[in-house]
Amino acid sequence: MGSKSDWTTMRHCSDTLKNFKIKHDVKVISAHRTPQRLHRYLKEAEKKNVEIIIAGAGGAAHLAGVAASITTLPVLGIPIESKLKGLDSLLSTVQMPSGIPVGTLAIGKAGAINSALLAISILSTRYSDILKKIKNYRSKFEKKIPNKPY
Ligand code: RP5
Repeated sequence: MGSKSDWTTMRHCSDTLKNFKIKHDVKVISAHRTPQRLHRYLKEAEKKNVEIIIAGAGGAAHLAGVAASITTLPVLGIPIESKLKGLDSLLSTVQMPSGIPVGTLAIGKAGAINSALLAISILSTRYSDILKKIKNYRSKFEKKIPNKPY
């Protein structure tokens, strides 16, 4: 994530990954403030066989796009809520010109949770234990939605 201040949102991503027992790193790395850290991290990640990068950033949110330009690993972007309610973050993350893709999720908490679930779905195409877990989660999902609003 681009800043320590993003953790209040990004912890929902981390918690979701933890619930599925998916090993993951949590780092503060900014495209603007720590560009060398970003380069180093992604080069190391490729060597360590990391499979997916999830990048949350707000405002002029270039983290996911710059990360995607450095690595060929799939990059999921989460626009963090900002002074402009996250619209700036959303557009900065989602509007990638053709050639370097970023899979962009919703603004804020929903995007953070869904980024983890999408990463889990991607991993489930490769790992049967993860496939079982996501199938099990989905099978219970509908029951959690109440029939009535009161
Ligand atoms: C972005 O600037 C970060 O991702 C964060 O959402 C935003 C504000 O950062 P702080 O000023 O709170 O460190 O780079």
